[in-house]
Amino acid sequence: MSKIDRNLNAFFQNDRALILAYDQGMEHGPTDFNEQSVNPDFILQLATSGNFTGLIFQKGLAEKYYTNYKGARNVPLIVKLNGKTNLVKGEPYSTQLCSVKEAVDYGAKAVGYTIYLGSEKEAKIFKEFCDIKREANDYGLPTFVWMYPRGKAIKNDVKGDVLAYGARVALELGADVAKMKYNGKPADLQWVAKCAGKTKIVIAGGSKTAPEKCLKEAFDVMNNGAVGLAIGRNVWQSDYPMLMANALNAIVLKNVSLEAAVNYVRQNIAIEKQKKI
Ligand code: FBP
Repeated sequence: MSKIDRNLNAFFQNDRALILAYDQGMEHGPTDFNEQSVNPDFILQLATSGNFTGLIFQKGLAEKYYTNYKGARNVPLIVKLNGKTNLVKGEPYSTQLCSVKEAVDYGAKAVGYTIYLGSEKEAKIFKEFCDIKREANDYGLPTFVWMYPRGKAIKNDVKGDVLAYGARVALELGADVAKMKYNGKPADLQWVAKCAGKTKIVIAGGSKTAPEKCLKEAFDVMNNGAVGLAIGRNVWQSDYPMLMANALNAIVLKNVSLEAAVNYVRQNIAIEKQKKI
């Protein structure tokens, strides 16, 4: 088995992955956080005790928190190599901020990169990713792409054929995993997964929604071609992050029924609320 495959396997349990995304401080700003989730150590605690199979940090958090946190190495790290704020308008382009070598030094087992498919800057983005992939191959690191169709040419970023195009481009570029959005249509996701071939599809969580809705989406995507989730806000913005982590674990990694996971969350939220009275 190649070093890339060994490192990639570290993110999977029974061929399924549940990855905690925490690059929103760069992408959206602290508006996403509360008193608890603003602290990267809280996220590390959640990632380790919530049995996530991976964690996404930008370089700064990787250097200042992941490398020092006891037990962090039990949760393999993806360092996001590029990033941008949402203050910048116009055609999207997220520049590379971290090299593959730096990511390796911070303990990364994979590197991540956002591709804005359809952006006027697409050619530059593709070249940057291909350079990164070459370097990642040399270090034996797999590549995760955030495949986000965006820019003025993209009228609907979650249209089935747009998503399928993104999945195919991820394969054509040789990404190991593509992190994509789900449009709520199982047949579209099945086609996306076919178009992705040997590139694995994980689904992004999106903005915070009701626990039941989040769990249903997790169940649906796991049964229609995705191999996992890379999710953030629906876990660490929840009033009950560990309950959400446990319920997602059950669905994504243990193939538990949707009903059982929803009941678990409902019952335990009721218990927690009772304790507060
Ligand atoms: P969430 O589960 O919180 O949506 O995180 C997934 C993610 O891809 C993050 O990794 C990234 O910061 C963010 O969504 C990008 O969101 P946007 O769609 O606003 O660019």
